[in-house]
Amino acid sequence: VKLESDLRKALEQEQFTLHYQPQMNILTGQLVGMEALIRWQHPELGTISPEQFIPIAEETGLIVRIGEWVFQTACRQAMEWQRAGHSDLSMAVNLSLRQFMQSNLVQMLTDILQSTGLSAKHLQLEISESMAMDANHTLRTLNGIKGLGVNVSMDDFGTGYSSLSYLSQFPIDKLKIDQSFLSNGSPRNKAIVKTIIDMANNLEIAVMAEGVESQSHVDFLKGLTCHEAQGYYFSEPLATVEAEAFIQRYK
Ligand code: G
Ligand code: G
Ligand code: MN
Ligand code: NA
Repeated sequence: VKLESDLRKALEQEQFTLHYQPQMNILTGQLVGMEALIRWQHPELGTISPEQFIPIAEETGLIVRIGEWVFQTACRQAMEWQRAGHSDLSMAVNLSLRQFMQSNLVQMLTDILQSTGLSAKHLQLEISESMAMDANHTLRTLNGIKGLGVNVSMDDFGTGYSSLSYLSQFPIDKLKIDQSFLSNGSPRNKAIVKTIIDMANNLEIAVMAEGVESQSHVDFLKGLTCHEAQGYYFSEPLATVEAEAFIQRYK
């Protein structure tokens, strides 16, 4: 109950920040985007992980306003970085189930793209497989999002229960291979990574490996013609100032 009431005040008291994790094209060595990841700086408890407070925000409905703040902040930041010279940088934003079910999601995205000036093609929405329980709603919402020109990535791919039927039914632009497949690099997991990359290539959709932590991960992925990767090997999620320094190096 304490966390819940604190969470209610967190927005107005400006206790949230976004961290940004670089997303790389490993074939060209270029920085292609940033994933926005929310952090809560609690006045007494210190930094609280989104794994702890996003579920509370979901249950209480606070996620709607928090999510709006995340979109607004991330899109404004992407636009600033583009103006500062990284003209093709994209921004990835995570979407939770309740946000995805919001009837005014497409309107909210429209307004934020308009007010920040970010072009829709530079926004990536990360959704997870658990979101498509209602196939009709999912299809309508995804078509609305795609209609704006915004891209949709499937996050944590391979860990849900309905991966392939999703790909068959929904307009997905990119698969993000869940980090567990690289972090436990057993022969079987390596075969799974290869299979997902082949499948994405066959479907002509993009693919990004998550949880890339070593040069050997990078070499393995290059050998499979996986273009994009994200993980501690390149950078952990960075506060704005550090993210800016990272961008300077890759401009
Ligand atoms: O960065 P970190 O490992 O702490 O993220 C933990 C989890 O929180 C991840 O699953 C990530 O997708 C989720 N998350 C981070 N930021 C946001 C956000 O702004 N909105 C939503 N819905 N989830 C987020
Ligand atoms: O669910 P999602 O993929 O949005 O969550 C991203 C989470 O993964 C963040 O909490 C981020 O801090 C974490 N993360 C990012 N890169 C790595 C990595 O290379 N290894 C591990 N173990 N976690 C990572
Ligand atoms: Mn994500
Ligand atoms: Na993920």
